[in-house]
Amino acid sequence: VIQVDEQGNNIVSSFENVASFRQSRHRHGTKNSESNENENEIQRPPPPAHKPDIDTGESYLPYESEILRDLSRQEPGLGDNGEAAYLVGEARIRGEEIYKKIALNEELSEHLSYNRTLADYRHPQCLKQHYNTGDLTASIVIIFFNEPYSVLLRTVHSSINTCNGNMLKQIILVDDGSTNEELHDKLDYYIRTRFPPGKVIVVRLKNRLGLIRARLAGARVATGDVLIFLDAHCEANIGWCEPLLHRIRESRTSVLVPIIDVIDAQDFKYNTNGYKSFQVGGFQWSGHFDWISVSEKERRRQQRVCKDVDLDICPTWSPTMAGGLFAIDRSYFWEVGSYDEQMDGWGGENLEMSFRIWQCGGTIETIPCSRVGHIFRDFHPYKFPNNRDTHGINTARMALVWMDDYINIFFLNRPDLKFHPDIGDVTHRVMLRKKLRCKSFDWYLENIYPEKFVPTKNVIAYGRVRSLHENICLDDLQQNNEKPYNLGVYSCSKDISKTQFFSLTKSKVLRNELSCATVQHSDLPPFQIVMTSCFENDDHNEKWQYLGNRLRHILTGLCLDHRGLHQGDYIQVAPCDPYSRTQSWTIDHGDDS
Ligand code: LR7
Ligand code: MN
Repeated sequence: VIQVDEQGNNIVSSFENVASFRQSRHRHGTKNSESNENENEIQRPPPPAHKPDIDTGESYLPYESEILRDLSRQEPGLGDNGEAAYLVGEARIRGEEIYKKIALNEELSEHLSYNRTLADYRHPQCLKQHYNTGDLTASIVIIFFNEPYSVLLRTVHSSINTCNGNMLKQIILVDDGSTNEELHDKLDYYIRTRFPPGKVIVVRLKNRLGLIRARLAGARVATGDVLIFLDAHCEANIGWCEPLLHRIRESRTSVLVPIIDVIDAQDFKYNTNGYKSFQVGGFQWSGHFDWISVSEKERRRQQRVCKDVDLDICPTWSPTMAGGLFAIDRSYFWEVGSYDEQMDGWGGENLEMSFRIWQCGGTIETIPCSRVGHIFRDFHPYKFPNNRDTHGINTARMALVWMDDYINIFFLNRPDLKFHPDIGDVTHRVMLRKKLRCKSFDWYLENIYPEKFVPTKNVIAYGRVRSLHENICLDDLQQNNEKPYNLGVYSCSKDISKTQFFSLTKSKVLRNELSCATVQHSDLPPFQIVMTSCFENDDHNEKWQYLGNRLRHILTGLCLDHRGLHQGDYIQVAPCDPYSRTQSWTIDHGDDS
């Protein structure tokens, strides 16, 4: 099946296969041995809370019977308490098949109740808090593009089950042009018959506009005081709403993130790291989000401001956010520039919003008493519009508006984006920044993320570390996210790029963005170079001297040497030899700070 987007280009959704797979399964009514399809054992769903207002026999009956059938396949108690669940026999095989296609075990999801329970993973102190949310209400906005129907419904049910009372004004589902049939009339019918009128609203976009514009469409129709955004594959945990509304009532410009727990895409186990430890958001200079630990500086700030509550549950400043799950005062959302509407597809909007919030006077905080599970998938089950790197393009737009001169570091990591024709014009966002009188990126780094390493600051040299005589450069061999790892060599890239970007700091540390070069010494050289967490090594293992083109490791007195190595090999240190051609190195740029 081919779908045409707003520019008239064809997009073939990988989900089409899934849709037809599912439909044929339903049409042919394949019996499976695990679910109780015996008439007598069909578990009847509770009667609809509200009778459908229009039940023209034509659309009513087929959907009603399909929904009853769906409910009859759910196994009561399965996956309760957020425990892992398993299928057997043919269902297990179907689960594995669908998992390969969409990185999520949709078959298993269909066997789990929409209302399965989760254990209460909150810090015990949370239960003692008295939250004052006044009469604040929330609108939950859930956007989806071809998400599995049962997973989406579980997101809706779990939100309603846990965000109770008058607090939850409405749930707004935004369909970003899904082609999966089940998400159309059947979903509408389910909502009409299973939820009180007006509680769950569906907004349908004619074409796929991308998640940024889908969120905007949802926010436009929302009427609650607070907007809470969720991905379409979440399960909210007990009591997650109160602490969010309470904090926004206290501080209108605080943008809040729950602790995001990991729901396993294969067995639906709800995983937590225990209630004490959680991470906050950081970023990499390539424009990617990453998770970082809470800094010492932030711990000290919390000690100053959180006198009345246990520090473990104190709102925790976060330099960035992941982007999918957050709460924000609705009027503040619009005041502070909502989103960059020209961002297409997926990606980049989270760092854009993060930098904007901080630079323009707000805060981003993790609220430890609020926990929501999210299904993390190994790959995207959908293609990006026009097969473009929308994450890269959107991130470049962000960088042009918010990063000032630091954009150079971004482009050093992403030379591919420097002259990308699709980045477009950002004038209106620059005007927004002026209008809001936002602070500089320099201010942001210094005050909000001082522990972030800036590869061009306080350095003796930075760039590619190149052999003086051969086309060989130090290279992380794409192991950057693993730690520790062996440093390698590769033929030099045309420009500086992420894997060949190193700095030699004024404190004599040879490093890249995330780790520092140390020598793993044992009996006899040559020894290999291991990239490890910085400043955790005693005895100066991280220190290097750069003299007369030689990179000499101070602790061992050995020199960086690529003798006999080919691209892809691990680099070594060997006894220094002033005549060696394989020990001569040059680094692209000298000090420019
Ligand atoms: O074209 C699209 N239209 C959509 O409506 C593409 C996606 N979507 C929907 C999709 O159905 C889903 O509900 O948008 C939502 C997010 O897409 P995912 O779940 O494929 O994204 P993700 O969880 O891999 O990515 C994270 O980063 C994104 C950057 O654009 C978004 O901000 C996601 O919301 C965000 N998810 C989270 O922050 C959850 C925590 C994960 C982490 C880290
Ligand atoms: Mn997601």
